[in-house]
Amino acid sequence: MIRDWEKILLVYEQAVEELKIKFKSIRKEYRNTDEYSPIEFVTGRVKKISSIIEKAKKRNISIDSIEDGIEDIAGIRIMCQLVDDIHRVVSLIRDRDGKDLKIVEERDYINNMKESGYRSYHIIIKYPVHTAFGAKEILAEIQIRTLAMNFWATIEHSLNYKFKHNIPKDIKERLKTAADAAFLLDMEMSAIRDEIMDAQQIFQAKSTIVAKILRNIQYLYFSGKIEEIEDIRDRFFDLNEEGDINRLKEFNNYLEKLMDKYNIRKLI
Ligand code: 0O2
Ligand code: 0O2
Repeated sequence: MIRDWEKILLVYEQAVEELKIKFKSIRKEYRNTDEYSPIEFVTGRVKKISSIIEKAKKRNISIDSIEDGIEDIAGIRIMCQLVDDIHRVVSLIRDRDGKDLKIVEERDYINNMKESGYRSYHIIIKYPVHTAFGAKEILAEIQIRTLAMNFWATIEHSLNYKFKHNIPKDIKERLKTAADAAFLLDMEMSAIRDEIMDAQQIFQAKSTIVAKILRNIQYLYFSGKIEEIEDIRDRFFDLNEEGDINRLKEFNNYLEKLMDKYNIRKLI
């Protein structure tokens, strides 16, 4: 049977365009609310006819059943900054399962790295496309990866193309070493982010306790009941300079006790 490729691929093109818009919108929504987006950028493509035919031949799939046999004719790639973001994107997709798409299979090449060194999270979906001639459900592959995984896969893919899938053994080994380096890069960037988040939390906690101390000193001062108010103020300056959050908390407890002792809360 002679197949009208242009007509077949039109549906896949529509699916890729729609899915790209959907994932780019998620990124836009996060950015509009000044929130960190787990999606860095999104790309998509429809597989070239020559690659479809080549894959079908390799897999013994008849040309009549490529729509069921080849899952990545429509391909979406979602790039994330960090490994944790991949899991957030996967949950976003799982939340949509049974709504605008159906999950067929998940392939975790992050915990199960491929022999080549390839890492990514793949989700195969069924996606309904509504055309002028009716509705059609197609298969699509969503690849979710970090920028480091993408960097490695892009170069490895082009080398595979250059060497027609016969990469020399020594280069294969160097690619494995490069994959290990990409893995370490992902780990290190995640660790750095965690440290920044911790530092931000400590900073936030310190700001809150300092604000409480300043408010309490103000109440004590206006009550006119505390003679040593200047000593209290100087002690605060010293503790603030020192920056130890536990000592600041202890000091605030002391101020609160003073306020109870002189019944200052009732005056507030
Ligand atoms: P923006 O706001 O500039 O990011 P398209 O039809 O052009 O929307 P297509 O055909 O998939 O999408 O294009 P392509 O060239 O594959 O890239 C899609 C988007 O990813 C483009 O942005 C690129 O700028 C962006 N992109 C590609 N590579 C990188 C990269 O290494 N880093 C970053 N940060 N972005 C990259 P948009 O969609 O035009 O919009
Ligand atoms: P493209 O468009 O050239 O990227 P198989 O291809 O048989 O090994 P399968 O079962 O079709 O794998 O599905 P899999 O492994 O879930 O996904 C295949 C796609 O994942 C590939 O598509 C690549 O995009 C990507 N991929 C898988 N393994 C590797 C790898 O070792 N290196 C790189 N760079 N990419 C990989 P295609 O068919 O190659 O098409």
